[in-house]
Amino acid sequence: MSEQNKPVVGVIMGSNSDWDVMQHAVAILKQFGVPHEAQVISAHRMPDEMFGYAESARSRGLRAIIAGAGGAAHLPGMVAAKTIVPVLGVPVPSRYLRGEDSLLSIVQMPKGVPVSTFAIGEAGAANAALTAVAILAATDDALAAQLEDFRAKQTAAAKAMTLPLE
Ligand code: RP5
Repeated sequence: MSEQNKPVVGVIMGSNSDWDVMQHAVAILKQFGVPHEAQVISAHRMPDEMFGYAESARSRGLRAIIAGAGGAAHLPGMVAAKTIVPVLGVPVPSRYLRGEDSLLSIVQMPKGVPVSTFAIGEAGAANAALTAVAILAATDDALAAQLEDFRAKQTAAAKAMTLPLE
């Protein structure tokens, strides 16, 4: 892999059942042309791989890790425990508690090891990726310009909205 295509954002998720939600993070990274990788890493089914991923993240060049998980969602917090790369946590909707369990598991990190936590589901996944883009844009003017343009287009679309009034 050339230096230019080396992933700078890692997208990980506890199961392939999380993909429906997490694909929205990958879509944003693709839209902005951010080199990334995406894979399943389960906190409870693959703990050794999870620690290996976190421990090597910084030296491999990752500048942000987007971690999605559902239920008793340990993945973002445990990854954050093993790396200083910013971890952006996405609560995936769960079968019985609709993701409120995932949200509370991810957001309530004790002081000292932060996980930036996003909304449950698709919006959270997309916003986590937009935040990763913003982190990179702090030292990348071209990416910053792309982000400004993305926001300007949203503003224009909102201003053009009409309502079906008689
Ligand atoms: C978590 O358990 C995953 O993040 C997923 O949201 C949830 C259910 O996983 P599966 O049983 O569908 O593989 O680890």
